[in-house]
Amino acid sequence: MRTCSGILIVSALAIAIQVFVLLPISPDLLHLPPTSSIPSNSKLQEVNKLGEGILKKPEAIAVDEMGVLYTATRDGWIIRLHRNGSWENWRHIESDSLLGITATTAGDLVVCDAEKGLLKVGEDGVTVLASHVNGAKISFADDVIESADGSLFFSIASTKFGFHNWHLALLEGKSNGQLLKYNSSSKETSILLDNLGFANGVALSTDQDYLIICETMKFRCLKHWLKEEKKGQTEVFIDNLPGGPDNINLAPDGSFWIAVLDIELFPKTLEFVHRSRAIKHFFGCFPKLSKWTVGAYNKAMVINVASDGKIVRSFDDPTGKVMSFVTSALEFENHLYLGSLNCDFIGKLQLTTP
Ligand SMILES: [Ca+2]
Repeated sequence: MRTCSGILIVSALAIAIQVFVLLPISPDLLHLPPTSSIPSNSKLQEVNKLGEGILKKPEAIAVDEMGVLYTATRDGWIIRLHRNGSWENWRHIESDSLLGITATTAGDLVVCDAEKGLLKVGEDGVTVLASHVNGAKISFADDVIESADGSLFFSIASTKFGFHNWHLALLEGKSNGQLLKYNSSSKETSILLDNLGFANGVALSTDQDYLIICETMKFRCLKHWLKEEKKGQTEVFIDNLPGGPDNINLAPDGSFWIAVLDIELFPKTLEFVHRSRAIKHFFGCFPKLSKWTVGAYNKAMVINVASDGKIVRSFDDPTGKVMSFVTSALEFENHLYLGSLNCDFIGKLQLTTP
């Protein structure tokens, strides 16, 4: 009997130490922004599947000036789709954390590696452009865009957690994301914005007078001015989104396509998680459980937002029947190309006039 009691006490102590001492998160109670809801239309269930089976969770998509489509997959491949419909395993990087990509005017591809930083990938191989900022190692680079002068603007989702623990960053609820700028002339990297709520997609406006940066955890996107009298100022572009914004891409008409994640840790049924530090501690101890509660694995949504911040249209897959966890939407030649962290293909959807 004494032995049993001893085992129970030791077990309870071990659990308590695990939950309250060793846990890597220091949770804040998160006051969730009110969300908007958009009627479902199931349009994302109509996509054609491109590269099915050869594309392992392609998070982001880019198209170069020749119309060649690129994506980066979980097995470290930069894979491209040529105009003639053939796929090519173009470059390989030892990484399972390749996220945002952009094609540069010089003909290279710039890739966010959530482990190594910002990489340039070209015909002559792979170069690390930025691995540190202000002496600190860059981790969890998420998305990138190039401006006309060759500068690269890129986001850091979290300065504390890496890609494989992204759900812990959301669970902790602290805003420690950043917007960085890589100056291609000086080859220096600087911090433009700090304390962002899981900084994610970045996109430039048509005239490049401002950029939009998505804050997944705050269900909003910010507009950061780059030119003229408002240069350096930041304001809200759109808020109260129906979920957490992931990647964003400029559309040919000057509007933006934004992938929106349903982060079930936040809304409705599991909102109580964010109201209790003890429950956050509990969930944080069981990463798989935390991941299981994220609704993005069971549905998908993208929205088209005009340059004035108004939602023009949206497409979704409310049950994840065809696509789930859609992380990016890129418009090219009247089609939408959709990347995902839960699919093994790129979705292609024909667009009609809204
Ligand atoms: Ca992203």
